[in-house]
Amino acid sequence: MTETSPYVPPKVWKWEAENGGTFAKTNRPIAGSMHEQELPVGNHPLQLHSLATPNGVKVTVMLEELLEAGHSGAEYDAYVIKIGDGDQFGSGFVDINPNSKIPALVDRSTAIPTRVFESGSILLYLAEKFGAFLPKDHAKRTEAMNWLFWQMGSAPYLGGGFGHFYAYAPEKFEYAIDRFAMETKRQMDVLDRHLADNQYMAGDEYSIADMAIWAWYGALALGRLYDAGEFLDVASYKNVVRWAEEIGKRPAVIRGRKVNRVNGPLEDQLHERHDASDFDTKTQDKVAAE
Ligand SMILES: N[C@@H](CCC(=O)N[C@@H](CS)C(=O)NCC(=O)O)C(=O)O
Repeated sequence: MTETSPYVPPKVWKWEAENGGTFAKTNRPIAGSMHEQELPVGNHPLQLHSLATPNGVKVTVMLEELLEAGHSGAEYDAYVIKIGDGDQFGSGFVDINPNSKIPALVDRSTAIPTRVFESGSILLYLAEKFGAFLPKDHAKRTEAMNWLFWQMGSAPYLGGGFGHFYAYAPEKFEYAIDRFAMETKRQMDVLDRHLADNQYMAGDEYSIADMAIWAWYGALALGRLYDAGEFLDVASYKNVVRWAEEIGKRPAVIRGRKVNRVNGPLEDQLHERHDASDFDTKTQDKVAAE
C-alpha cells in the first residue's frame, strides 16, 4: 500500500507547476498585461467587454432591462473576452480593468471616457446614470445596496469555493466540498427566508440587487450551475425557486443571458451584440445556417 505524505507548506510559496485544475492555464500569481492587444470600439456610447458567466450576465441583463424600459442611451456594443484564451491579460483590457476580470465597461458618452470595472460598480453606475432599477426611497435604496454588497461578498464562496472544488479542481477533496457546500446552502437559506416575505430582494421593486443575485443564486436554483441542483437539493429552497423562475421569464433577462455566450445551445449564443436586431439575426444557429 502506498501512503501519500501530508502536504507541509514550504517557508516561502513558489509558483511552480500547473495544478491541473480547469483554470490552471488562466490562474497566475501576478497582475498586469501579458501581451499587447487593443480593444475594438463600436458606435454606441457604452462599450462592454465581457463573457456570459454569472458576473457577465448581471451587466447584459441590466443593459437589456434599461433598453426594454426605453432608455435609448443604454445602447451598447458587447465584445467577447475569452478568459480561457487569456484575453483578459491583453493591454487594452488591463487598461480598463487592472484586475483582469470580466465584466468591464467603457462609457464613451462622458467628456473623457469613463472606465467601470467590478460588476457591482457597473450595475450601480448604470442605475445612477439612468435613474433606474434602484429604489428612490432611501430605506429601500439602502436595502437594495445591502443585498448588492451581500452578493459581492457571498458569491466567491459559491463560485471560487463550492463551484471550484465541486466542478473544477483536479480531485474531489471532501473537506473543501463539505465546507463550501455547507456555506452555499446557508446562503441559499438566507435568501429563501428573505424571499418568503419579499417579492424581490429590496421588497416590492425589482432592482440591481435582484440582477446581481439572480445571475448566481437564481442560476443555482434553476439547476444551471455546476450541475449541482440535486447535490445541494436546490428544489427545497422554494421561495428562491419562485423568485428565480419569475425573473428568468423577463424578456430582458432572456436576451441578456445570450449576449457574449460562447457555450450551450447555438440559438442562445450571441457572441457580439451591436444592435437590438442581432438577437434575431446573429445568434450562432443563424450564423451557422448562412
Ligand atoms: N468581483 C468581480 C469578479 C469578476 C470575475 O471573477 N470574473 C471572472 C469570470 S466570472 C474572470 O474574469 N476570470 C478570469 C480570471 O480570473 O483570469 C466582479 O464582480 O466583477
